[in-house]
Amino acid sequence: MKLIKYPTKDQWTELLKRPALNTESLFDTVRSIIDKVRAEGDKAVLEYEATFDKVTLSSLAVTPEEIRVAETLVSDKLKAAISLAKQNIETFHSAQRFVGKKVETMNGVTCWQKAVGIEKVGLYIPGGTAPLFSTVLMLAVPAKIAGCKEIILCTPPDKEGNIHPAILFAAQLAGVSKIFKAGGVQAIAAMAYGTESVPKVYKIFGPGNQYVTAAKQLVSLRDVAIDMPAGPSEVEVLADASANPAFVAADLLSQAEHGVDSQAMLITTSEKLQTEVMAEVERQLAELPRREIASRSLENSKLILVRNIDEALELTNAYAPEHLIVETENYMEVAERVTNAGSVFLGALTPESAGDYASGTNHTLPTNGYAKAYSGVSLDSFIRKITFQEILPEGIKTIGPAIEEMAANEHLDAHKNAVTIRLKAINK
Ligand code: HSO
Ligand code: ZN
Repeated sequence: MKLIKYPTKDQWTELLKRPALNTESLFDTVRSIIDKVRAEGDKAVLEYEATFDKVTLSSLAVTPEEIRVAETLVSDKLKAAISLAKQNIETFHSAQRFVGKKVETMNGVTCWQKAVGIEKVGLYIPGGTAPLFSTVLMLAVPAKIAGCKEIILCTPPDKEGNIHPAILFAAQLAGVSKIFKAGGVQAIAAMAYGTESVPKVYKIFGPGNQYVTAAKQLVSLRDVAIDMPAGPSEVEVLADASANPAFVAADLLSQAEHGVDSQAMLITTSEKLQTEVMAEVERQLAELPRREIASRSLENSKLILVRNIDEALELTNAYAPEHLIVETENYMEVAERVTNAGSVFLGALTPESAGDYASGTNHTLPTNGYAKAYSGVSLDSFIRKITFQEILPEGIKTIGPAIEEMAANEHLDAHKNAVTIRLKAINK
């Protein structure tokens, strides 16, 4: 971790840089995998599963029997925890339901919007060292509430061809329609173009490594929508002298353990806290099973001391963190002034882990500064709002002449005629 004291403004850009990702070189590899899956379907996916996931599969689809067995392997305690989380995610996302009201913009001219779920969505759950069954809930629960008809899930199996039972349990609980054993680029390509067994979807969601991210970007250029550009996970803690150094250290480490390229930052107005957090991180790190990963990620981490809360906020809004934890005395006032962040956690008793798992908010969030322009996944991510309008005789009479005038001046006479012909008909 780097200790930085009172940086000047011209140092900010360098300070706030995310660990560099070299994506250029992998696009060619990713493109060739996508093309092969597109051309050869299941056969190519099965081959890539053998190459990359080191597993020999006879088919991609998870069977009902496998789901039944998985359910027996998840403890009652974990089932109860997953069910509690699911309930809160459902409650929070249900409250986001959009009800379009009919608006009469002029007498006889009525316009409205209606939310319609995206019919087919694909959820990607990465493999790797942590079985992210929480992400299954974060994506499948809102998809279900939105009314998506087909919810496909792809996740890589282990070398024996099995998927982590908690992933299967969560998927079943949340109402996923079909689960496939496929990971990486081949899974993204299968969902983007469809294969004999994997249905083609209209939008792909979910986190992944650099290859998965590159694949999502490539398929989204033409063929399918994606949730958002994703990068390594990050957290910033904004704290003053009132913060508990052990809590702050625990929050930084909970981010750092995600992966070697994760980023954890502290921006503080207290020099004492800065020193104490540094020592606390070392102490807690030594106890962590994932300390290898966390300590490598901490190499990218910075503990930054600034002069006052105003400066802390300015730096925070410039960084636009995916997760922001505010541990200051007057955290509500500070929160009011946050303009760029994915998800904000307020007060000493609100760790990021709460939002990662069970409070109800979504944990699929914009990273890499995208919080300046993007929201995290929400119910909106799974719907489209279709606009409708209805014009009655008094309406076309009122707005018709304005449309004719505008169309004529854009030199689009057919547009003008579409109105003129109607005005004539109703004036007969
Ligand atoms: N912090 C991650 C989500 C997660 N954490 C899943 C634990 N499991 C990205 O927001
Ligand atoms: Zn997390």
